[in-house]
Amino acid sequence: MQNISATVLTDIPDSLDALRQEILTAIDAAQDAASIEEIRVSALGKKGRLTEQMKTLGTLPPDERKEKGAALNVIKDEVAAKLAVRQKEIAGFEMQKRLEQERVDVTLSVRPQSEGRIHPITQTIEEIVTIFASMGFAVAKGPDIESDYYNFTALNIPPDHPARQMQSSFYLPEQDGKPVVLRTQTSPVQIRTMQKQKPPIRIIAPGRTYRVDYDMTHTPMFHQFEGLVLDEVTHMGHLKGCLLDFLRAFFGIADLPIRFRPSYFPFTEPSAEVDIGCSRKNGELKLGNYGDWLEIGGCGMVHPNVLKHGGIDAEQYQGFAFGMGVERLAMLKYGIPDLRTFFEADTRWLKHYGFVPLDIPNPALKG
Ligand code: 2NL
Repeated sequence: MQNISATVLTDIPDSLDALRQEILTAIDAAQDAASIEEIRVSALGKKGRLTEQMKTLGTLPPDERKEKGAALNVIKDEVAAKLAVRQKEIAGFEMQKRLEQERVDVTLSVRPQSEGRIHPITQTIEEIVTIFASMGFAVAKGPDIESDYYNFTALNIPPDHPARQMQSSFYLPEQDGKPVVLRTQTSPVQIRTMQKQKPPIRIIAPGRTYRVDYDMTHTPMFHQFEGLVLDEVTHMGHLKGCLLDFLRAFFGIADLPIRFRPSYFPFTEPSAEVDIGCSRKNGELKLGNYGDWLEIGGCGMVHPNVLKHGGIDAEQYQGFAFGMGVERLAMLKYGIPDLRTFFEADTRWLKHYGFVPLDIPNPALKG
């Protein structure tokens, strides 16, 4: 193997030396792997310029062939060696460039904490829905704007009932000559479900409700959820067990007691008010089995007249319904003292009482 020395190179004829110089200059100028490869192919490839020169050797007289062949071999070796060196250099600084570009600051937090918060009402509704879903309930939704029929008449609320009065319900302009209200409870959703679906029915209907009321403990818009279970056999005992399971899961208190007090609603018979156990020692409210009681909602067996409005045979089917306030549950569970702050849209309040997205809704429900 010949050395690429000055003496050898002087043997290269001018015509080949021009080609050699051209290729070497191109190699020097190449800045990336693709250009290097391009130069290699154009010089040493099947149809490369040096390869083409080799092919012409056969047409030359023996002396010239030997001389040119030797020169071409020297050039080929030189070009190949230079390509290899330049390729290595380029690979080196391309890696350097990648390392610069793809640099990560490992001291940055993995996922920046978002500023947004889930409103406690949204969070609480999600928790309620999760528990009832695990008990086999489906979620039903309906419009906030209701006909007087769905909001009152279908619920067995008589025409002269105080709830119907202008002072307590938000009446909107009549539609097709019929009174229209902002729903005062979510019961219309259940009536609509009964009309669409035959028993067995097992739904909860959470959502916004509206009443003309504004003081320390009332806001004109608030949230409720109502439940409805209808089949051929469900009775008051199932109702009590259902609410007991829900309330214990929701508050995460395994021995939370509940009690039913006889009550009256036009849409249930019999009707009961639901209390949960608490203590009020030193003016501090604590939930649990402490002997004192706190009202948390209402319930009862669905009134036959309501079943009839829902298109359900009251001779064949029966079941229970219940209703609770979402704000009240949220205040008790999360220690939020003032109802009105829920709707002030104060971002500092939301930062304090709100929930970070992706948080596990209720640790008590894990596992
Ligand atoms: C309460 C009491 C209650 C209902 C709501 C209901 C719905 C239908 C039929 C019968 Cl479609 N009842 N809902 C029943 C009893 C009580 O709510 O204190 N809510 C906050």
